[in-house]
Amino acid sequence: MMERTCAILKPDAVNRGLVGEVIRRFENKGLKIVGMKMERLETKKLEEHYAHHKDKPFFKGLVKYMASIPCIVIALEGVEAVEVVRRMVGATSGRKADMGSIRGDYSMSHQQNLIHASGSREEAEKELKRFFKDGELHNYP
Ligand code: FUP
Repeated sequence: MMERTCAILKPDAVNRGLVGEVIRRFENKGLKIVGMKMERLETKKLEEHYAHHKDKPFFKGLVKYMASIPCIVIALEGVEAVEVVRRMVGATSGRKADMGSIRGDYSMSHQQNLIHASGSREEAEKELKRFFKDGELHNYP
């Protein structure tokens, strides 16, 4: 089924100059970019985004880190895009993620793991609404 998913290139991707590398992988794979912007993410939105972690000891630091510099927010479209992008991203810790995945190839960290990708179609829908305004997602042939 044709799906849309939300990816966020985190501050470490921007700081390390890996934005192009990550986007290149998505383009080469055949995913369609239907939205993309650079934005300093608001604390309130990040707290919503990571609400499932709000009782964890790393929650405050995580939100602070994500708000520290602008991120790149991307909407990707394709058949089964949610699962495909999650597989390309790899497991949460860069040390455990499979080689060949984005985190596995470029991260040694559990928090600075380069990229967020929606975990399910429901999450994707919520996140696209959270991070993109009307008119920022595109339909084109
Ligand atoms: P994922 O879906 O792979 O992004 O992972 P989670 O939703 O479990 O975690 C979201 C983010 O919380 C991770 F990307 C990084 C951060 N995190 C930490 O900072 N420390 C931890 O121990 C676990 C997660």
